[in-house]
Amino acid sequence: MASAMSKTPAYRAGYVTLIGPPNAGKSSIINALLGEKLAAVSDKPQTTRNAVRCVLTTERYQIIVIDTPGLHKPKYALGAFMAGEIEKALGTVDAACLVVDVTKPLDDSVREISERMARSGVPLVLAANKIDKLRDREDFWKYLEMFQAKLRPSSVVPVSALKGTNIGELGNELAKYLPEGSAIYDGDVLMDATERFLAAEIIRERVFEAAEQEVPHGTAVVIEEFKSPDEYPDMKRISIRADIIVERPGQKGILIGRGGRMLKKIKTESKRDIERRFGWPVTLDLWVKVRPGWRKSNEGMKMAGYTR
Ligand SMILES: Nc1nc2c(ncn2[C@@H]2O[C@H](COP(=O)(O)OP(=O)(O)OP(=O)(O)O)[C@@H](O)[C@H]2O)c(=O)[nH]1
Ligand SMILES: [Mg+2]
Repeated sequence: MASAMSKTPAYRAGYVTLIGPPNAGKSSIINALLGEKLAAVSDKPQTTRNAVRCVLTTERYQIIVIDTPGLHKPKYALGAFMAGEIEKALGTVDAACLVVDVTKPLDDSVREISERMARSGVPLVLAANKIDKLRDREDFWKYLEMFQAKLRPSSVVPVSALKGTNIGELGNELAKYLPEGSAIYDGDVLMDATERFLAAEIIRERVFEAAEQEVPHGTAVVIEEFKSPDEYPDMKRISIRADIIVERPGQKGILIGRGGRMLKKIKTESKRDIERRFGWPVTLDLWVKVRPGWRKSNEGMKMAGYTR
């Protein structure tokens, strides 16, 4: 209980990286923590490609939460880039938050990463996600015990990013591992990313949700032109020209769709989401272009904007 003698707890600020298998719900947890749709989410694994920094500021702490690509064995230059993004994020953090889907068996990558965290001394908070999918309480306790025994995290927080269950508790738990200190970012900063990057991610998310199977993984979105009222105050709207890059002509056909229907859907949804994000009307000029094997070569990766 607060008394005249009790000291207000010191402000804490620092970095936490989210890490875990593809599709576990890392980006969904970021969006739930921030209460805003910031990171791209889709039902396809390997949606996230870049380590994206989001900033959660409360009265007691500021957590810079780094979203990372799902842990997987890299096949192409793109996969290697994604693995590099995970490494880079892990190098600088005060704690790691391992996100797992409680309905999936634990894979080796999860065990490896938890062992590695234990060796490095970085505290590991386990976010046991998608608890809304568990059928009964017994399942729930069974999973928690299994995670405790196998991964030995510093703490476990069961959550549902989808329903928002226990998300505040997860933030509070992560904050315990941050050093005392003042905020690193201004309180109104939500994300350390450019508007161009955000717009490209919104379009890429729409491609990931619209297209089936392997097609999304061979795509990238390149913003060729981005004009906003910030730069051109007379405009009163955002004007974007963007290319969806694919690896093969067949994929271009799929993304355009019969009578152009698929591309139209991607465009309408992207425009809607970009308008929501930036609060301006949007003109979106969207093209599909073939760049054979772009994600396998350095030049292709550079063209698609995946360079450090
Ligand atoms: N039922 C349920 N689904 C969820 C929950 N959290 C995320 N999802 C769904 O799981 C899928 C993957 O979510 P993402 O947030 O993109 O997962 P991720 O871990 O960031 O995936 P990658 O970036 O591909 O590594 C999406 O279809 C989400 O809607 C949850 O708590 N419950
Ligand atoms: Mg993600």
